[in-house]
Amino acid sequence: MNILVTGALGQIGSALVQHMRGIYGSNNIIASDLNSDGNQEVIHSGPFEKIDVTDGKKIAETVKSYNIDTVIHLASILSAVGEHKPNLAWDINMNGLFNVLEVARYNRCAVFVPSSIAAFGPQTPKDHTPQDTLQRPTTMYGVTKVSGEILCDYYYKKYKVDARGLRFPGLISHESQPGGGTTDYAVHIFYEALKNKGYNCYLREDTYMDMMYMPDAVDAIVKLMEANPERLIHRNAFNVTAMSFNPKQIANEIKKHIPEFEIQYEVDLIRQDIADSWPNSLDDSAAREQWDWSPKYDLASMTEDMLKHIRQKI
Ligand code: VAH
Repeated sequence: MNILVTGALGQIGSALVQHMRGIYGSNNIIASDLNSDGNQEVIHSGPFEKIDVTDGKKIAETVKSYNIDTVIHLASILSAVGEHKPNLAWDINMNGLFNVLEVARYNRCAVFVPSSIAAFGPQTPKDHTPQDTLQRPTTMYGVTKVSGEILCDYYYKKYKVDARGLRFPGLISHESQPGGGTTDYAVHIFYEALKNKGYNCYLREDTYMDMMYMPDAVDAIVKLMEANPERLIHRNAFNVTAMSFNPKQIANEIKKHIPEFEIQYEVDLIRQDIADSWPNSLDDSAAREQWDWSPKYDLASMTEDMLKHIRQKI
């Protein structure tokens, strides 16, 4: 296995690169990002390349020079930044993906591309959102995610590119800070709880969203990419989730560990609108049936592990 990870210094990449280097060997995982001022552990624990994913030539050169057989394409502008900079989001998320798929087509690489619950919109059934259902997202990020899903399936059907994807919920992790998403509150709240015993939340207390702890997310990526292709009825992209909670519930879980913790609310209308357009809970039965998806962390165990790791960091 020679795997290239784009966006390797981002929230998923920072955890996934270390996880994959542990499984496949450090020199088999080539980390890449736009610049090298991110997670230094990722940069120094194996090969690192500076790649701007809008530069298809650089992607092709890197794939050839490292004899890459799989591209994990994580470089992306997330939902909140995407609403402030929709043109940039389209350019990075769509032209970057197109470049990766073209390189994969000519170099016979498999490709993983994360989609998101953001690929659904306000008319999608909100509870136990089906694997196959209406997708009319109302954010630029969501438009690029559903377009990306369809483009990946096209490359599979037309060119037999082994493209696979996951519709991730909000991801919670301690390896690196999230970069401009709507679910970022579920990470910031831990740092604020430990530093200031308080958190000012930008979403209403009853805003339900699907969430997942990063160890389950990186396991899901490896499990999907190693799955027997004959079992895959779906490819881009599988619903996966581990829990569904609102700010009030995660605050109450943190209070079990930090009794004096208090949450306040100062709603950011842009991010509230985005969150309100997304599902409350996903049906992930297709992933369970087709490649044995089964998450390990729930709200209680994730909270305990996050507080333990962040206490060590700060
Ligand atoms: C975001 N963390 O908030 C990402 C994710 C489901 C949310 O796609 O934009």
